[in-house]
Amino acid sequence: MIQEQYVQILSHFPEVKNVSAIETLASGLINQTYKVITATKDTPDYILQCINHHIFQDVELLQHNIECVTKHIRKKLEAQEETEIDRKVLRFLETNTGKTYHFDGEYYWRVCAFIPESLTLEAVTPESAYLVGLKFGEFQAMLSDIPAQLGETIPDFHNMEFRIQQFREAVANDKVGRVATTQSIIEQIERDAEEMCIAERLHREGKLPKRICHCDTKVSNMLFDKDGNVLCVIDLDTVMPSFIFSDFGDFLRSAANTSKEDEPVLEKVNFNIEVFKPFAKGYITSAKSFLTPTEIELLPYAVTLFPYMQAVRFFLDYLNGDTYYRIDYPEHNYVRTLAQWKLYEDAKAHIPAMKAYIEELLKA
Ligand code: GN1
Ligand code: MG
Repeated sequence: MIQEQYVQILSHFPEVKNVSAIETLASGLINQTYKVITATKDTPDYILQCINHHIFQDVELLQHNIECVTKHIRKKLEAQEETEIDRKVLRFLETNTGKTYHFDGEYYWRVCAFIPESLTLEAVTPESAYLVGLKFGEFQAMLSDIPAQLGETIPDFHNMEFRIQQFREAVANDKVGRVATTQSIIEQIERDAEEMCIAERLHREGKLPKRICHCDTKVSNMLFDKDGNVLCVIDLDTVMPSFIFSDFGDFLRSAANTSKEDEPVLEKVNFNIEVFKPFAKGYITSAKSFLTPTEIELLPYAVTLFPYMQAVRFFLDYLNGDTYYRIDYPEHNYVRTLAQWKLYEDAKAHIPAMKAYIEELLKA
C-alpha cells in the first residue's frame, strides 16, 4: 500500500516517478528509512529517509556536508574514468527548490537513488576486514583535498575532552543516585582520562590535523556486490572534521570485539587482533599517502580510545538516567559500560603487538 503522506513528500522530488510500492526498511536506529519501488524496470528505485533532527539538529549543515562529500567523490571517480559511478557513490535527489531535503513543517525528508544488487554484511571476515579498511582509507584519501568547509553535524562528537567534561558533570549531578554504587569504574575512568585526551592536546599544539572522516565506520555502513566486492560507503550523516582515529578506532571497536557491545559475561569480551591486522593493512595501504608519522604512530592508541570513549558515553548516560541510548533493561547502559571497559583493557594489552605489526607493514 502506498500511503498518501509519502506520495505527498515524494512529489517534491521531481525525478521520482511511477511509484508502485513503499516498504519500511528495518536497518538503522537513528533515521527512519523506506524503500521506494517504481513500476517500470528502467526507472530506478529510491531510498526515502526521515532525518532524526533531534540528533542532527542542523539539517541544513548536515545536507551541505553530504552534498559536498558525494559531489567531490563523484568528480574524483569521473577523473579516474571509473565505470558504474552510480554504484560507487550515493546520489541524492534535488527537490523542486534545488535542495536535497524537504521540510514538511514537522519532519525533514531526503531521497537517494537505490543501488541495485547491493548488500550489507553484519560481521567481518579477515578478507572483508581488509577490503573495508582499504575502502575507508580511500574514502578519507578522496576527501583529503575537498575544498569546501564542512561543519560538525554533532558538535564535539568524538572529542574526548568534551566527553570527560560531560562525565564529570554527570558524576557531580548524580541525577538518579547511581554514583555511590559505581565508584570503581568512576575511578578507573579518571585514572586514564588525561592519557586518553592526548589527541586534543596534540591538536592544540598544532601537531595533529583534523580531516574529513566518516565517524561511524562499521561493516554495515559499506555496500558490497554479490561477489563480495566493495561498492561504496553509506550512512554519511556523521561525516565531519575529526581525527583519523575516529574511522580506524571505531571500526575495530565493533569489528574486533569477540562478543557483543552489551555482553554481560566479560570473559567473552576480548580484542581480536586477527581482525585488526587485515583492517590495518587495508587502511594503511590506501591512507599512507596522506597520513603523518604522528597519525600512524598513534593508530594503536586510537584502537584503545574508542572503547574507552564508548564506555564513558554509555556510563554518563547511565548516570544521567538513560536518556540517549535505547535500553532494554534498567542496568543496560551499565552492562554496556563494563563490556566496553573490558574491551578497552584487552585492546591496551595488545598495543605492543599492534605496534610491531604496523612497523612490519611499513617496512614491506
Ligand atoms: C550510535 O545508532 P548507531 O549504532 O549508528 C552512536 C555511535 C555509538 C553507537 C554505539 C549518532 O550509533 O556514536 O558508537 O551508537 N551514534 C550517535 O552503539 O550517537
Ligand atoms: Mg549510524
